[in-house]
Amino acid sequence: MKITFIRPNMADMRSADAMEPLVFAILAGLTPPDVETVLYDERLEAIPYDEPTDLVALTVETYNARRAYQIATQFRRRGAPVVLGGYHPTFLPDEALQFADAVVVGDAEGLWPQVVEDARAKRLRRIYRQPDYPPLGGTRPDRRIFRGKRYAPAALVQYGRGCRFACEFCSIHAFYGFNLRQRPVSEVVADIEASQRRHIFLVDDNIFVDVPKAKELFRALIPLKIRWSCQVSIDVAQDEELLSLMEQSGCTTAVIGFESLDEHNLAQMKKKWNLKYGDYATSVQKFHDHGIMIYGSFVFGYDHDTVDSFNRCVEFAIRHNFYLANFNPLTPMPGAKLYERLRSEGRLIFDRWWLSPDYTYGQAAFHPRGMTAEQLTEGCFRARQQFNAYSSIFKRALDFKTNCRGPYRLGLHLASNFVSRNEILRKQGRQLGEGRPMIQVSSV
Ligand code: B12
Ligand code: SF4
Repeated sequence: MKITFIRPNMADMRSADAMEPLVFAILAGLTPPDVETVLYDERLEAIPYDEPTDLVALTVETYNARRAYQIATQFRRRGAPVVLGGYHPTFLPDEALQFADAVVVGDAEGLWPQVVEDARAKRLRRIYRQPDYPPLGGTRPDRRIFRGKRYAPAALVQYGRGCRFACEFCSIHAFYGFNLRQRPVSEVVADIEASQRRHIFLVDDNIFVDVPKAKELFRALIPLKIRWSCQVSIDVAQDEELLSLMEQSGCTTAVIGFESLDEHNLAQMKKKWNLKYGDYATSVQKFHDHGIMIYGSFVFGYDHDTVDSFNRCVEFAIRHNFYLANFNPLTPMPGAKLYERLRSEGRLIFDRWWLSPDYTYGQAAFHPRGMTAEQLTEGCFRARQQFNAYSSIFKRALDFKTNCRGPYRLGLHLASNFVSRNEILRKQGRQLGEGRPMIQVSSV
């Protein structure tokens, strides 16, 4: 039996910032050894639709759902059965089932071997629903599936899933609720060692969900002498010992959701706790004192944002020498509370923006209150351009505590900023998927 794993892009295009799709190393690790597996990542290569296969398995996020459905349709036309899993099919299984033979809802652990056996026996069920949040221990990602592919030189490793907060717009809270799980630290260490990479991206949604568990991990990382990146809530800055352990264990960069400089917006999105332990400047200083480069994430379109909000944020991010920053239009994601609120307020521009041929990447998908939808789209794009201007990249590079602390960091800063600058221009305004209308193949 042969399984073809597919990582769709947002459209039939290649990207310069592709990272290893960890989910397929996990699925490969859960697949019985007598089954052949192959991965095609559309960010790196074209998809060979005519290559024989017994099962096609796609991971689907909301931004690539339209493209994933188009790919699924191509395979099903050729008689290959298709299974879809991931965030988007978990939130909208009925939509996904219109384009697939089977859908997996929730985590794959504990379910995937059954899907494989059913596909082998040609008796796939329509839906495989994860009854609970399965424990994460015991699963070993098989990274051989990435061999020969030109991914960014960092391994994606996961310690835990879930976040203890409930921001209104967030898909993570919609997916996991308040469930928090970690893998045994010894398995994370073994996974890092087996990856043979010196730079690790810990993809946890928030690496700071539990103080003792975070400390246990950071202490175990110290002897590995790696460099690592993470996503973390800003309140970790209150804990000097944690910051110090992050520094000692090699934490180089941290993605932090600042979201807004306006406390009324933070209250509306249920993120006022961002300011609980001090203002942003104080928290930023604490990260920088420990040499941690900051990748700041901002969102625009909450009710207290106006056309002036963009410049204030860009100026803040440049003044504080952020390593990278994201300026995103607030986007109603399926499953998140924001989507239902905006729909009940009659403010959605598209019923399902992710399927609409008229929606393009970077575009506002709803009517904000403090500006027009067009101003929101343009403001975010302009903010990205200003932050990624050469003058800004070089000004931010000269922070000797962080981005210029040594040749490795300076190289990382410059390479990441140049890739980001190019990708922003390439992605902005792109239609999701291909132009042709969506065709459903109801059965094969
Ligand atoms: C690392 C990461 C990235 C990396 C790229 C990662 C990569 N490999 O290429 C970067 C930084 C580039 C990135 C970019 C973006 N990302 Co991102 N990213 C992540 C992050 C933090 C980790 C991904 C990961 O490795 N997870 C670990 C794996 C194991 O988990 P998983 O994918 O959920 O898989 C499990 C189950 O879902 C299920 N499953 C998943 N797929 C399948 C398929 C089958 C067949 C089966 C059986 C099961 C199954 O089984 C798995 C094991 O249990 C996630 C958050 C998260 N927790 O996943 C966000 C996340 C996926 N990203 C998100 C977004 C929005 C984006 C962007 C669109 C942001 C933007 N505005 O530009 C971009 C563009 C992505 C694109 N399509 O091009 C959202 C997606 C939300 C949604 N509803 O789709 C997430 C959930 C973050 C969030 N906070 O909301 N991202
Ligand atoms: S802190 Fe981040 S991961 Fe946690 S709920 Fe808020 S946006 Fe989601």
